[in-house]
Amino acid sequence: MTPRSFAAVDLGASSGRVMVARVGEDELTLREAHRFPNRPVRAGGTLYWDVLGLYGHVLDGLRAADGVASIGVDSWAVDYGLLDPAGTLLGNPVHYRDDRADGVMDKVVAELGAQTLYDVGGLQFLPFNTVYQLLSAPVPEAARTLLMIPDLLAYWLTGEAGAEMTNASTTGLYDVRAGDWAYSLIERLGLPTGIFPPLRRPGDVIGTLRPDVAAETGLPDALPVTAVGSHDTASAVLAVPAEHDRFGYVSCGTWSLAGVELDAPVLSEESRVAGFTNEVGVGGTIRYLRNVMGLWLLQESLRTWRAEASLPDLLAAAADAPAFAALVDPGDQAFLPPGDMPARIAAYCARTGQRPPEGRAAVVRCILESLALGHRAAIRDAARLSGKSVEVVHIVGGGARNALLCRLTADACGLPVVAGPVEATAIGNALVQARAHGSAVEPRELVRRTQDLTVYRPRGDDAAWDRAARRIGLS
Ligand code: ADP
Ligand code: LRH
Repeated sequence: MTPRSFAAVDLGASSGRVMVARVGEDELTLREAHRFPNRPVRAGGTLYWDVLGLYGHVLDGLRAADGVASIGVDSWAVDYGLLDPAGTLLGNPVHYRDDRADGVMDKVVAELGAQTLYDVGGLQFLPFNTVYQLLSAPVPEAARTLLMIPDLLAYWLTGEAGAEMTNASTTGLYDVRAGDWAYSLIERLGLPTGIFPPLRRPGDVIGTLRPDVAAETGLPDALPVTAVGSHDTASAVLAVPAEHDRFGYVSCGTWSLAGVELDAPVLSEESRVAGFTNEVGVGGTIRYLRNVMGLWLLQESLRTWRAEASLPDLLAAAADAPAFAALVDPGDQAFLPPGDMPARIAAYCARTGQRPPEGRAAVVRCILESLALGHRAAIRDAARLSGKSVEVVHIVGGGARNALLCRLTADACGLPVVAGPVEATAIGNALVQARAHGSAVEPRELVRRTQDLTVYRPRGDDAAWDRAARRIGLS
């Protein structure tokens, strides 16, 4: 097959990009058409995504993506917009770190029972899951269609409304066994059943560009927009360059999504209590994983210090800082909202009888060791609860550039870590498009053959890591 190019629109919580991926039998190259920061905006006390600003950047990126055979869109999960009968967006999508749904999850769980909910959606109980956001206030009378963020952008590009299933599976309103919206749960919760649009699979063609979008971007109006694993983590996991199926993964960016890939969900009570999610993957797989707080801890510390530019220096200093001085449980929900992260880390340490880290390097060391322990616990628990054996851990996403975190994760897990690709999400997005448009490439094999990967081997000292894990109550 002659190589072809595909535009992968990938919106992460910290930045967005439009990448042009050239895909051939032995070729996979990426060109960054446009990269832009994703800055949430607080207005009137509510934290929003700047969704029109992001869409404007997507159009800018597409303008620099001429020659592509198709476009695919992915983004973070759980958030949504509501359309009125005319297809107009009702209100600005709210950020999952806003506090509007605080307390809703506990009420729903008290009413319906945790296992009833888990048995349908199979999701880790996170306060911002779509279901709790939707129940935080009455759904506006005028709402006719709920669109998850990537589906909203695809709607603006094509005029076609639908719900791509990997991201639908993050709502808590999707029946992970039936592979459909969980209509009886939706009814029981008193939510309008009619707002959930038809489901799409990765690889389905959504439509072609609206004429005004074609005119604005200079792209042909017959250009297809193709459904991909529109949940960014689904696209990232597809691009894990695994050689065999005995692997664990950490999709590591703002969040660390750490777990294994399965053929079927694990919906046991033990799995629920252990905080595991069963999200739908590309090709009908199950991403059995735990949300670990991820590099958010570091991003938010850098923002507090106004030190974003000094990340490389801080990482170098953290590599020389004393080991296991202070540790936090990276799953602690106190770290979820925006705000002074070093202060919350210090408060956690004080609460747990540890001396708070002194100085920035010590804080960064604390964050990275704690994350490595979070990765270890998630991978080990996922393997134990699913029966899957794990011989290697793949780290993909921006975190693959953090050599110290990769090394600590290898040491903590006692397993080799293969780091890369950094742009796994955009790659997974593009490879679904390539396959939908006639390519026979095997995604993981192509990524393995073409991308730069770094291997970190564990350096022993399992006993020290075991002791460290026990200090924060992790396995
Ligand atoms: P998201 O998709 O959630 O926005 P990314 O996968 O883009 O996240 O990863 C962003 C993270 O990658 C940053 O928070 C940062 O910690 C890490 N990162 C980016 N560049 C570097 C770098 N040069 N060295 C170390 N870490 C990096
Ligand atoms: C990562 C991610 C993750 C979700 C979170 C809200 O970007 O999609 O998989 O849990 O955002």
